[in-house]
Amino acid sequence: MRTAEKLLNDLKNLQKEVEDKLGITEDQKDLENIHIEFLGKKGKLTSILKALGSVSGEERGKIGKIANELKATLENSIDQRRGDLRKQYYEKLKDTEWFDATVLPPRFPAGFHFGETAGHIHPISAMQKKLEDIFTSMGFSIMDGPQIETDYHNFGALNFTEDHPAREMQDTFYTTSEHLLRTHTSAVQIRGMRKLTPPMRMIVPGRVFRYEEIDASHEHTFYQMEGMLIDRYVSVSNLLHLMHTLLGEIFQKQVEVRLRPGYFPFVEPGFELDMKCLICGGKGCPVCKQSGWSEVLPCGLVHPNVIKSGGLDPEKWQGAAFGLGLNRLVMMWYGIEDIRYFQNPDPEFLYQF
Ligand code: FA5
Repeated sequence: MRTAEKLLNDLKNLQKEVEDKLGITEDQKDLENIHIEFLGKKGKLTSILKALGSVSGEERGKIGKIANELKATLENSIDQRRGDLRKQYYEKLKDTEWFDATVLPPRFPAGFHFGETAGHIHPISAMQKKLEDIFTSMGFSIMDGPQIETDYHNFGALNFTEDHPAREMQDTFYTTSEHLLRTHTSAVQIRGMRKLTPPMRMIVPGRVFRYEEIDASHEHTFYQMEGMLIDRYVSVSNLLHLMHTLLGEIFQKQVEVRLRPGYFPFVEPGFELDMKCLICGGKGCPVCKQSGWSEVLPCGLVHPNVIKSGGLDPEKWQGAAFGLGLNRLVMMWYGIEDIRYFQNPDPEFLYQF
């Protein structure tokens, strides 16, 4: 069969396969797996599209159009099924789960402290507080910034070129052509340099968002803590000493780390600091993607262009920065084997901490 015919055939088969599966799935998790298997970044539709390169220009355009229409149709069908399953789920809950919204809350006896039994601090908030205590004791200020950011603060001022792949829709939720949900707390670096007079040290804890495919270690909404210090002379050894002190303070023991070169446009040189996975002890598990190491602490020396964007003279000022992944750190701390638990509203999860 000619390649073009084969591709059309593959698309037809794929459509049938998805529709058959949608017809029988009764489970929301299965539905998300179907979405990943067929329409995800590494899904079957993408691999068919990859083969488009081998057909002639005219046929490529035609088949590409059919494939895109099929994608939209299947997204629609999956959405519809998702809605149906959700409706069924809530219908079922109606019979077994209900509450009386008119009941008054219980009165707590004098001397009762919230937190003992009634409510819980979320483990990510607890880790954030712990880190804030460690950093403020080292002279760092705590900064905040907007979650809906300008493209300039999130990318442009941080030395991302116009065509950098991280700007693509795959990674970023844009709200307008100029605004986006910040993809990292590094977006606050420029505001920090402009607000605090150097020499300065700051941390920025906060929520960030990415258009991610979710798995045991990736969320679309997660937490980071940025750290930045600006001084006359800052070296890689200053940075590494800070990182070691930090991990030692958090875990109250020597943790095994490894340093790899890492590329981030806003630092030079840049590093990835990985921690031996405390979930599997380095043997390999879904959280560390069987590597035995978890990426928690990318870092580097601030790029002179970024210092300039912050309104400072790079001839006079140098800097170091790091971006801690809070969810993954908490996973290492408590041995939580799936990042999706953090967004799970089930109180049984929170009661463990
Ligand atoms: C950054 O976001 C850089 N801004 C970090 C940085 C700051 C580098 C300052 C140099 C100097 P990265 O994309 O690797 O880098 O994310 C940082 C950390 O966030 C990761 O190590 C990881 O722990 C966590 N992280 C990244 N993506 C996800 C995700 N989808 N779900 C959960 N955690 C994630």
